[in-house]
Amino acid sequence: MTTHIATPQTTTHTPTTNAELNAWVDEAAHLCKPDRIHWVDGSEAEHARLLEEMLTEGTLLRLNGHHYPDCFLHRSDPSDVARTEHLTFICTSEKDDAGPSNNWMAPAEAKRKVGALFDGAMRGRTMYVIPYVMGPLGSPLSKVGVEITDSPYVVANMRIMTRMGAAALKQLGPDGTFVKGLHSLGDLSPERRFIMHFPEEKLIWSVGSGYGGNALLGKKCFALRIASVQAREEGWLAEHMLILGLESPQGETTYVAAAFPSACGKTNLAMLVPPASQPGWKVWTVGDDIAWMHPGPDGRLWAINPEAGFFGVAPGTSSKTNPNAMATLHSHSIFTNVAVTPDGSPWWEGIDGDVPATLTDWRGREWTRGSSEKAAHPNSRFTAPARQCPSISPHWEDPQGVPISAFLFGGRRARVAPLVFEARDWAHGVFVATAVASETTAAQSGAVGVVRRDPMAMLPFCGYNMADYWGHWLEVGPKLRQPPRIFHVNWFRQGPDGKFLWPGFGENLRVLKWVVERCQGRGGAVEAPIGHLPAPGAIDTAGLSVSPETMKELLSVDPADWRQEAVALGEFFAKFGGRVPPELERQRRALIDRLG
Ligand code: TSX
Ligand code: MN
Repeated sequence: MTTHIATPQTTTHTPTTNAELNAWVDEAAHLCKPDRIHWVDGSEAEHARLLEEMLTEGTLLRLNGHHYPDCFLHRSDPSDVARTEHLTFICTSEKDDAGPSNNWMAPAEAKRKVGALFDGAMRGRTMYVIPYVMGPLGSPLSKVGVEITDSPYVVANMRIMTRMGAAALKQLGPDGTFVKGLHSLGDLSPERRFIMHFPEEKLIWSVGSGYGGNALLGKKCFALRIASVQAREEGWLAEHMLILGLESPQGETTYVAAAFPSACGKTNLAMLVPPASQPGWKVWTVGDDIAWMHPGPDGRLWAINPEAGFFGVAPGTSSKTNPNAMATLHSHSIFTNVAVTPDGSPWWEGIDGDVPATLTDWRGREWTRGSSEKAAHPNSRFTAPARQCPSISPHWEDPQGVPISAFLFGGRRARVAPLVFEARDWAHGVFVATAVASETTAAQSGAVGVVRRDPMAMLPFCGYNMADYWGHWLEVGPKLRQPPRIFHVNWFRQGPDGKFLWPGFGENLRVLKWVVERCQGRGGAVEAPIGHLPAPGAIDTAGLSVSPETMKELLSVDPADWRQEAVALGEFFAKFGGRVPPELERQRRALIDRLG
């Protein structure tokens, strides 16, 4: 029998005089009972020490240092490979404040139930305290968060995805407020996994998962679910949007923010490379996932990217689909659940080159070409610093943000939705955004081709009742002297033969050009029951093998399809009971009337 000698609690002395933070760290330590507390400072020396520890433990594996310098692989538990929406809760005092699209638990019950899982969860482990800033350092639009975690993998990812450590404590100051996030790996059992949000006290509790969106609390939990609540309270917008700048050959840059559900290629659009047929045009990347947008003194809407890195889906990423992402992830990046080639390079389905004869798959097992199983997990990821992106905007860290001229909303629709149309005005645009829907792909679980409604691409990410969220959207527009114009796009329309009608990818620049022309009061449009469609010839198709007949098909609107769409939307609205703003129901009826 071995005698158990308790490890003395060695506590690195607190580096802050922020009393609220010190009290909360004490409280968390009392609950989780770690062996050690480590205040993360974000230094190189600290990073090197953490890497060493993770390499020794096998939490990280070093990848080929010649082809992928300072890149590492992490394999998560096979039962912990994606966000778990059914285990994600909004804990408001009133159930109706969470709304029918969120799971709800009463705050007291959540604290009791999940508190029990945190009790002693960090015994034998180190508790890391990560102060971090969402948004550019020093920006008045940025916000501070602190994540307490027992996962060094989380620390390494937060180092890429946020501005963390001493700089964040400096921004917090002695009296600053912050969003609290407590995270523990727990035992990684899905039965004891909970991702809890307490919007009324700006608190997140996540236990039982080490995976991205469940564990990197700055991203979906803070920057979307909690921030959406703060945005409504404070009069701004926290959205699931990429931000790009489109520079014309004349050197004028127009900023566009775009919301798409997953599997629509948001990261690819954010990093679009214009085709050779479009000389002088350039796309600048500001962000690929989240936009925080505030009305500015000039009456325009100004956007920052709260993140400092990309947490992108690896499969399908190649120098054909996204050369800028490939260049970004070639160094100082963490790969999660990808496969590995015999020379130690990361590999996934769709990456450049021939499929190697043998690989190590995402679970660390031998894999041979022709296997029926995927070598990389379909939701495998890269975590890469945004500053390494060749198309990163020179303004991506501007403290005041960039002015947004247009919003794009879109989904993956084989039929019904045309390539692009513009909403009549703000209120109509908000209605169009609530109607966003996407067809499921093989990358998701469940049946393929089923239409899922995903208003504003925010269904899994809105921290309060979505009907109230739509009301907030309706209120923001009229407060702007120059509100962004609102567009709906669909890169995924198919012909009767099931073939994609639009080439997509870099050629989407042609659609962006029309969007910019509309923002400048140019760009031909024709009236349709659903909004303004590009006039024949208004989308530049020069040098493209898309015939005028195909363009006509891409821009066609079938009244019967849209009547059905309006009915489906009415059924969706009905789930929100009396809380849906009357304006949206008015818009829906007006659409039905126009369809005749
Ligand atoms: O990301 C995509 N975008 C946006 C790019 C800026 N994808 C990838 C799927 C989502 C992860 C697309 N897939 C896009 C698109 O615009 N369009 C399509 C559909 C498509 C797929 C393959 C072809 C064409 C269209 N290939 C050929 O025609 C050869
Ligand atoms: Mn996202």
